[in-house]
Amino acid sequence: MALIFVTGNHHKFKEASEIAIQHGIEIEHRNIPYVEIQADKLEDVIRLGIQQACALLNGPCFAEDSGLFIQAFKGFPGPYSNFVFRTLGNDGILKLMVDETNRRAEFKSAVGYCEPGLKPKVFTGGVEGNITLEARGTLGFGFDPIFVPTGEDGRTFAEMPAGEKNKLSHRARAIEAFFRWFKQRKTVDR
Ligand code: ITT
Repeated sequence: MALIFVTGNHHKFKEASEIAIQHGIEIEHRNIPYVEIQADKLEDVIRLGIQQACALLNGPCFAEDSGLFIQAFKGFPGPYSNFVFRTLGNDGILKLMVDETNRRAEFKSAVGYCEPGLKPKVFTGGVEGNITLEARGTLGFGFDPIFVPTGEDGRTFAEMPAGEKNKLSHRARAIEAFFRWFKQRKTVDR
C-alpha cells in the first residue's frame, strides 16, 4: 500500500518520490488542506499539521514544512517562507539584502509522520549556504535560484539537476531520516 504524502506543492512531491524509489517505498500524492499554526519552529508547525491531516484521512501519512532562514534577518522568513515567496519573491529578498555583507542562510525541513492512535514523529534536515547577489538558474522552485549550498561548486540549487539537489537538500535529509526509520520500524512491527 502506498504511503501518502500530504502536500499542495508538486515540486516537493517530485523530490520525495525520487528518494522514495531509492528506498523501495511507494508514495502517493494527496492535497489535504490542513491548517498550519503560527510558530517559530517548523517542528511545531508540522507536528500539529500532520496530526490534523491524519485525522482527516483516518490513515497513515506524512507531510513536510520547510523554509529559508536568513542569518542577517535573524531567521526570517523561516516558517513564513511560503507567504514571503508569494509576496516579496526572490527579487524582494535580494533587494532587502542589497547592502548586506552577511549572506549566510539555512534551508530547513521538518517531516511529520502520523498514523491513527500514534503520537506524531518528526524528522528534521538542514543545509547551510549563502544568498546570491542575483538570481541564477531555472530548475527547482521557490528560493532555489538565490541559494548556493556551502561546500559545493558555487552553483545555486536552481542550476543543479534534480538528482544533485536531492543529494544535498534539507528536504532530502529529513525525508531520508524518515524513510530509514519507517523501513526499520515496519520490519520490527512484522
Ligand atoms: P505544502 O502544501 O507542503 O505546505 P508549501 O509550498 O506551502 O507546500 P511550505 O509551507 O513548507 O510549503 O513552504 C515553504 C516555502 O519555502 C515554499 O513554498 C518555498 O517557497 C520555500 N522552499 C521550501 N523548500 C524549498 C526548496 O527546496 N527550494 C526552494 N524553496 C523552498
